[in-house]
Amino acid sequence: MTKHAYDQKVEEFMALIKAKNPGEREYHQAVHEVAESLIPYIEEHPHYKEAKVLERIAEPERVIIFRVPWQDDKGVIQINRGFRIEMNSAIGPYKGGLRFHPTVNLGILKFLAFEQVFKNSLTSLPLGGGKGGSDFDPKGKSDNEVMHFCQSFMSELYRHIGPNTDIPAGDIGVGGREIGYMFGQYKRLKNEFTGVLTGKSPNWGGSLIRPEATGYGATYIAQEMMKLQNESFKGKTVAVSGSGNVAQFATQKVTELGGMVVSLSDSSGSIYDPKGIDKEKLEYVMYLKNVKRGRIKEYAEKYNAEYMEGQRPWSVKCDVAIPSATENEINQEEAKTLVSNGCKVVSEGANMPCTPEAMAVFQDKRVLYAPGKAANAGGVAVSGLEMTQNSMRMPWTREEVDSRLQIIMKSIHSACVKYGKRDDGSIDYVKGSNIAGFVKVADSMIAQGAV
Ligand code: NDP
Ligand code: 2IT
Repeated sequence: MTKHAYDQKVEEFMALIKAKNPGEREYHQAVHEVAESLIPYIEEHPHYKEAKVLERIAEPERVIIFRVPWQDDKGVIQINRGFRIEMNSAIGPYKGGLRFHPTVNLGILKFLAFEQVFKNSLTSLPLGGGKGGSDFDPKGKSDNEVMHFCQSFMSELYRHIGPNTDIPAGDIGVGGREIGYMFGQYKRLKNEFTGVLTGKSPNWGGSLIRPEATGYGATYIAQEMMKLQNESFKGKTVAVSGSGNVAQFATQKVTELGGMVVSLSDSSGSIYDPKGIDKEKLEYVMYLKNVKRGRIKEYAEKYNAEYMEGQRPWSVKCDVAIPSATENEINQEEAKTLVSNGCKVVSEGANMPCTPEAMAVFQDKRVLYAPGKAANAGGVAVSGLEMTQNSMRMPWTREEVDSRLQIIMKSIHSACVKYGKRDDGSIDYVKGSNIAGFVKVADSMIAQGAV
């Protein structure tokens, strides 16, 4: 079949998706990217086509939408909307994070849940895919308000989840504090101490290395890609975006491996520190973001670095980029700028941070480009290891968890190489991760019948 014929099949499939899911832009984008990789593969393996596996995967098993009323510190009643998308349970219970951010809507959570299905399959652990969250904005709220919101959110969510059914975790706006409040409320309602959430504190069932896992994993994947070219992080300049969980621990691991991180960002702007964000400066970022809950601008003031108000950090000169803030944060122009400034490796700490046009630039220029499904799978992988430890009622050491994380990231890299080799010998990590993630889920769905 010609490329043109495949493109036509992708567009026919997308027309169905768009008609069924109107207005869900990010969902269309995520499905389109996967369909482009999978449709040629499915044409060559017609049993997937006959079983309508792709059509089934693109339809969530269940979507729960609920009201979340809570009282703010002034006694005023606030109403948010809560969601949980239970996307696919073919290979394990639904698993995926919760996002609290004012932009949250059905389409964004469906894109995240869809990606999660493939990502979780890549980890090689028995994890289905899900995602949830709320349009609640934790920014500027007191601890008390965040607690009241989390308790109200869990007062509905608890009846839909469970340690063998659906196990949420953190994402944007949901960290250790929020997981704690939600866990407390779940335990109170169910009178059960179980591993129903991951990202818990190690004092009460959490896994060591879970906070670090996504940023470390994105760095390990970049390292694996570079190894194939006899390269390493030593002496490399690295641009990171975001300054939350993923960005902080990507920065830490890159620095440990001999690279120099020169940028971070938040939703107000970016900082550029050509001298590098060393261990001590990173400790300050962690205090600034996790304790003080301040703005990244304060870093520029403290360390006399450049602050780029309202801008993303992609104009800085770098060898490696690790976007770790949010979706569509690198557009075509920014991708071109990165490439012309010498960037040769992109590892997506965030979910879908590149627009399709930006992705095409990286692919055309043969940048070593690891998409989020592969690159940020370390977070959910260690969530899976947290579930194992909870079931065993036995915690592992940091070393044990980190070594398992490294093994998993290496196996994800190998799976991408297996399914993503181009004719010229280079690796298409997008195609590789989409097909590798798909095969296990699709075969399981077929084995389980038309469900
Ligand atoms: P955090 O809430 O800890 O940090 C998010 C960071 O991104 C903050 O610096 C935030 O800035 C910035 N940001 C968020 N939204 C926007 C926006 N619309 N525009 C610009 N900047 C923005 O979240 P995480 O670090 O956990 O998540 C970052 C990314 O990684 C997300 O794409 C998430 O889905 C993905 N991810 C996270 C995993 C995890 O384990 N936590 C696992 C896999 C992927 P500000 O403070 O101003 O909002
Ligand atoms: O996008 C993601 O993979 C996450 N936010 C982590 C999910 C999890 O269950 O740890």
